Amino acid sequence: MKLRTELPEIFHNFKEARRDGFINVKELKEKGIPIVGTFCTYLPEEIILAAGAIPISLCSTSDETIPAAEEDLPRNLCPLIKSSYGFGKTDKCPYFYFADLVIGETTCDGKKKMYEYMAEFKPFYLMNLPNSWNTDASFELWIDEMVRLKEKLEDFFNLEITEEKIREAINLMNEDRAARKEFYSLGKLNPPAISGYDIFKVMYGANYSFDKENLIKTLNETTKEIKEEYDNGKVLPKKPRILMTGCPIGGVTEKVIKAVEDNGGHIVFFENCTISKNIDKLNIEPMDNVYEELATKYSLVGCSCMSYNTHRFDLLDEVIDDYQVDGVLEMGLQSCHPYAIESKKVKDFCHNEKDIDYIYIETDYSESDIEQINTRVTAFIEMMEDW
Ligand code: BJ8
Repeated sequence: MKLRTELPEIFHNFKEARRDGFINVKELKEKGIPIVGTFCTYLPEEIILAAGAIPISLCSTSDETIPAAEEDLPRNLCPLIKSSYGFGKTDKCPYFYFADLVIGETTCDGKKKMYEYMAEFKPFYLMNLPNSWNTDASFELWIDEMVRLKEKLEDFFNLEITEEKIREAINLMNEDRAARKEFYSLGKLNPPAISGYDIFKVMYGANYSFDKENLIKTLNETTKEIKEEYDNGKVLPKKPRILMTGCPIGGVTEKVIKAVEDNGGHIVFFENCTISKNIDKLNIEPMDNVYEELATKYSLVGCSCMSYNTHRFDLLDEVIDDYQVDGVLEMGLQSCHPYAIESKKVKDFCHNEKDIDYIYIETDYSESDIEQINTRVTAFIEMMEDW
């Protein structure tokens, strides 16, 4: 066996994908292709694709636009919400700028109230998510919301979305999810094949590769190449295996990934919306009714805005075993009540059901807490036993 020292060239393309995406989105606009901006993984990309539009996840991970947001929003609000709003308000997110329509959703209170202001300066549509999946009525509402979104897009873009087009988009998204899952499942390898940070970068970059067919092909080739190199002995050193969970991650909060991997740990799985929440369990058996199928799929996203959020724990239960996880690190964004409150359940689950260590790291979009995070994460990794 020899230690891996460098990555295949393709990784660099993924790392630059978000920046390159700015140019690509401009070209898409010039070709007359509609752009739909989104903020949440509950939004059914399939319906947007079936409209011939490109769904794009909007900028929300930098503190650059927070001062502008704080002119309108309270300071003690989650940084992701302030950043999203600030990017829209200042037109500093090219994706927001080029989006014909932005779609929000009724998840946490902060986001849904912020959307009311965003709708004042951008064509905006709100999807109603139920607060739980406990009743048939909540699920019926979610199916109706799929139909209502389809009708909104037909009306807004003046086109027809047939069920055949939705079925095609479902098939494409299933392939997309399968390719992404296959790639991040490299995290199961022990000793590791690549770092968690590299898995994150590829997955993050994949969100800004708008040619899905090409993305699927590239991801599959990359996974194959890494596996072949692994079989030929290219590995990383064994270290405590950490699962990262919690709020979405990206931009400044990558500091938490680095804190783990620079201080003796290795991230093997990301249970969050940036990487796996809308992928891991969403490829379900086809149903006759495409709207029911989509509603079922997206109800499987394990977000802590839901009461009760059983899908999150189903996923954690499975991946903690499959990825041979030694400890769980939860990243919560400041003032995010849903994830902060649910963190006790995650901690109890790790300690009582899985018998592994757990740490909660609360942070924001500044760099002022990097030293403190490094110190806590180092102590967490050192205290981990039996890995
Ligand atoms: S499905 S995680 S993308 S809502 S961090 S804004 S919850 S206060 S981002 Fe999310 Fe959809 Fe859920 Fe995923 Fe509110 Fe918390 Fe801020 Fe959050």
